[in-house]
Amino acid sequence: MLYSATINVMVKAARRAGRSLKRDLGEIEHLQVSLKGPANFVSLADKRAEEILLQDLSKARPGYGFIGEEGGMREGTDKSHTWIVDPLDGTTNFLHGIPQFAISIGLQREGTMIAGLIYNPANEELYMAERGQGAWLNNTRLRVAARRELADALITCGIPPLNRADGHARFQSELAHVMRHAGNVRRLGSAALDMCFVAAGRCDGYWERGIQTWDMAAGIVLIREAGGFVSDAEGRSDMMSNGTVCCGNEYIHRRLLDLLREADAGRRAPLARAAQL
Ligand code: 2AM
Ligand code: CA
Repeated sequence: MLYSATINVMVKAARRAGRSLKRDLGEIEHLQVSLKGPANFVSLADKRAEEILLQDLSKARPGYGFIGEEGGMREGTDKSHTWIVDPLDGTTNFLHGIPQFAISIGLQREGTMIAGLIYNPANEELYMAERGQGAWLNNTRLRVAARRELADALITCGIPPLNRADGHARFQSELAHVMRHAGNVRRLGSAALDMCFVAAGRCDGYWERGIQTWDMAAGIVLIREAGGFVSDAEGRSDMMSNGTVCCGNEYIHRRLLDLLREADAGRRAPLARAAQL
């Protein structure tokens, strides 16, 4: 691919933060003996990675705003550009030494995502996309899968934590309904990489509720530039504000939205009947 100056800045920052995460991953197995140790260590690891990203990105683009999972919001003098950064997506995988985690960097201009980079330092897969320039995995151009039938589709999802009671019940009914129709379902543990896998055509669709802007910012550009469709769980474009995502190719995206709607209607119908009795 032709690296623009913006993508170059993002790649350099991600690689430096990636080296830090990889060093920390190597340390994790030594910490498994202490029960509290690994979790505390991981929260230090993602803070260290975010600090590197903040340093490098703000040095290269001094005026841009910055929103990071660990550091919250920093307003810049340039009100139109904002970095949206997750220094470690897939924290639980990282904590367990499972090499499915990533650094995610999105660039937003005037409310629109214009560039995205997702980097898994464990296997050195570097996903990049810039508006109008296509989506890439290292030097390979990406395209969403061509499969049209749900019965052949591999769908990924995210599971809301049990303490979000309503979200969890809704997820269970959605999962049951999707499993009745789709070929297979996976839960891989990193929203950012789930979106990369859809962009790369490895998976056909993905949905999740209750996630944050930094989990999806970069992935949105990747999906679109790979020729895919991305929306919130209702089919609208409010994924960044309502924290839900549904994506896939044109056909699978539409079918997956239908399934989510049907599952929700199915869950509400018995409640409504009970209320009438
Ligand atoms: P994280 O690893 O950065 O927390 C897993 O389905 C996805 O949901 C991951 O991308 C995870 O990102 C994200 N996520 C966001 N908030 C979460 C939460 N409160 N609990 C679990 N996963 C969360
Ligand atoms: Ca995350």
